[in-house]
Amino acid sequence: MKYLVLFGPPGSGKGTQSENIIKKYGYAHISTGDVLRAEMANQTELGKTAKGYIDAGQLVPDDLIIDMLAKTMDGYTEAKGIIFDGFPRTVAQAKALKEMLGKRGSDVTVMINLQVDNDELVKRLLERGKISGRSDDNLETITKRLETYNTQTAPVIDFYKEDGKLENIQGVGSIDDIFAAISKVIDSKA
Ligand code: B4P
Repeated sequence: MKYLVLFGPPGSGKGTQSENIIKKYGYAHISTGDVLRAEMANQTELGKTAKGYIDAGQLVPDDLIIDMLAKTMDGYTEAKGIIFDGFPRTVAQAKALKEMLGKRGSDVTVMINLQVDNDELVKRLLERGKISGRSDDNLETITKRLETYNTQTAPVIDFYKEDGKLENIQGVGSIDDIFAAISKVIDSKA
């Protein structure tokens, strides 16, 4: 089974490109952001806790996320591949994922890092905010999310670089062109 980490700052197109990968490769998809939004909509204990962090532009604590991910992953034993979208977001999460996959006798196949500059990210997220109804797509929270990314999430890139799994992809341009570059990387790992 292939394990693909789709990585990048908020608004870099992880969710957008995940849809393309699912369509072409039939991989299963785990988006921690989507799982958290479902928990919030259902007003579960996890959802209520997560909402405070998400609306403040902060990360939900590692232990909650790792537990949530492990439970979600248990449901995917038959898939051809799994896309991790928005996970890991800290080095602790990256280490936990390595351990979880190690127990399956496996490892991350590749980490695709979508590179997009700050101005473009803000522009996209403000645009998405007009229709998404997401409580974190406003300028104040977007600014905090980008700070959180730079301090807590960007170090994950070095983790995968040292592990020999990093593939950088330019995340600015047409969605189709970016997907073509992603496909090339996935195909090279077949
Ligand atoms: P996420 O749901 O993961 O969302 P995201 O990073 O904001 O967006 P993404 O990169 O998927 O962008 P999209 O494709 O939609 O996280 C939300 C929050 O949940 C986090 O802030 C955090 O608090 C919490 N959380 C989630 N996972 C966590 C974890 N592991 N640990 C702790 N906390 C966690 O693209 C954005 C917009 O750009 C879209 O409108 C799209 O149409 C547009 N776009 C995409 N590609 C484009 C292109 N090439 N050109 C122009 N526009 C493009």
